[in-house]
Amino acid sequence: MSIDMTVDRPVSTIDPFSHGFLGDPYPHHEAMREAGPVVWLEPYGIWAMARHQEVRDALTDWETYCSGAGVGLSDFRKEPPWRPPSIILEADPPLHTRTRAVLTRILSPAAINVLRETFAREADALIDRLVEQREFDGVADLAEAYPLKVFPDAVGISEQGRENLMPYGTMVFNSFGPRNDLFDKAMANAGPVREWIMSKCSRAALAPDGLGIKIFHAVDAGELSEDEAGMLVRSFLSAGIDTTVYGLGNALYCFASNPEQWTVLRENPNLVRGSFEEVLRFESPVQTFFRTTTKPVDVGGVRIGDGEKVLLFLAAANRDPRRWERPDTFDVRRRAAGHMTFGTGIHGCVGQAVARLESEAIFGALAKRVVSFELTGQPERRLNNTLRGFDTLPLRIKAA
Ligand code: OVV
Repeated sequence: MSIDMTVDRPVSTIDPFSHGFLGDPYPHHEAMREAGPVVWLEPYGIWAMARHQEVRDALTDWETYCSGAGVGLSDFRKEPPWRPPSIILEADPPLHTRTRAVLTRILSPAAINVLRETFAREADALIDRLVEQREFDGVADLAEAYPLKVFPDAVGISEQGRENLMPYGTMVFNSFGPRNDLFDKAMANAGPVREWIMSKCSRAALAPDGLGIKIFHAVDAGELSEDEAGMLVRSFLSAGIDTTVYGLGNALYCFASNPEQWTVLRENPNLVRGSFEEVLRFESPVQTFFRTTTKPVDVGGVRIGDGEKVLLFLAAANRDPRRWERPDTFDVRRRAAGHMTFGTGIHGCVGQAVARLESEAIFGALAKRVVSFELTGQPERRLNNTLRGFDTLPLRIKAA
């Protein structure tokens, strides 16, 4: 990548949504971090930030960097969104404050902790089967199978049709990028998938004891309208599956390719929790989100105008040598708190307690039963405009 510094702002011609970039983003992240605090991306006419400090500052300053114009490349003020905007992700205060309060309560660590036994039981049962099987696909048989069981169960939706959940998430996360080949492929079967998702968002479709119906209880308390409650169930089904699938897959890959780190974890099971934070830092399942400026702003001496799109490279912030020692080393003993994978500020991931609970259940179960993982073939990536992860991870495990 070449950076043109002959103008008053660093400029790059890189396409961060090309297959080359998405397949190996790290050299490009480094080039963008070194180019300056903010870089003009010529092909899209947008700004990009890749340093930890600037990404963090932008996420924290929601008044300057808004979400209401969409958190993808598309500016909702200039072109119609592909679906009605999310009333939490793609919203600003005061709407965001009201919707966020409801989900913060329903997804609080204390509220989610009641799921711990169920999540652990399901993880133990799945890992028992895979240990027996010995060889399996880490993506289909584990990283997808587990969230696709425990999360919809927790939300309280029917078993029928759950195969629509991954394709819907794939649509949502590709839609934050440009209308490229990845977007078109994800949207190929959009109609029926969207219809199924929306049919699961009504009060009548939800089990009486799940996370979904709790959103409707906020309607009864006067906090939301019935339609808003349905839209927040849609947010659960949009954000809750693919993110954790890619995160668990990336964790398996990190341990399979750094076997000495798995040994460290096995010898110190108290590292299970912290090691997942390191996975999130090192191989961020969510790579990027956009914001849109609401006024002109100076970033390290570069002037950004009003109404401009800013691409925040969460995954590049996670490996910024200004913030991390040995950023390109996967180290389960590291204090990885402060990574940007869940974002931060008012839009920081509201479901992070669920993601952490899933990973603790799975890697707690694996740490008890598995001495080592071995890749039996070449892992293949599944490219996505926002997410980073695998299509297949052929694994063999050595049982304890
Ligand atoms: C964090 C996130 C990702 C994708 C979709 C949504 C949220 C939503 O609210 O729909």
